[in-house]
Amino acid sequence: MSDTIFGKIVAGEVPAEFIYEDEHCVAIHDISPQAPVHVLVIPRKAIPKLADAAEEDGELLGQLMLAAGRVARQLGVDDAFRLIVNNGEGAGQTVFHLHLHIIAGRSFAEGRM
Ligand code: IU
Repeated sequence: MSDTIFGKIVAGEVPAEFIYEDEHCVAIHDISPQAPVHVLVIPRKAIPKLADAAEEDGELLGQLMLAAGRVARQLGVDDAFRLIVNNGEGAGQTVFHLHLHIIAGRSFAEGRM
C-alpha cells in the first residue's frame, strides 16, 4: 500500500471510523477539523499527490469526486461545501497520499478561499 498514515488507514492497519467507503475510497473525519464539517476522502490506491496521477487514474479521480458528493449528501451539506486538494508541501500538503478535503458548515465569504 503506502507508508503514510492514510495508506495504513485504508489498509486497516491503523484504526479509523469510515463514515463512507466503496471499492475506490474511504472517508473519515479529519482529526483536526478546520470547520464544523471536515471530512477526508482517501483513495484506496496510494498516489502521493494529485500531480502524480496518471492517465490511467482518470476514472479513480472521477470516482473520488462522486464519493465526495455522496458523503456531502449523507452529512446534509450538499447545498454548500468546498472541496480542497493540497498538492505539495508549498500548498500545505502534509500527508503524501492523495486526498480530498470536504469542508462545510461555515460561511464561505466572497473572495476567501
Ligand atoms: P493535507 O492536505 O495533507 O494538509 O491534509 C492532511 C490532513 O490530514 C490534515 O487536515 C490533518 O488534520 C489530517 N490528519 C488526520 O485526519 N489524521 C491523521 O492521523 C493525520 C492527519 I497525521
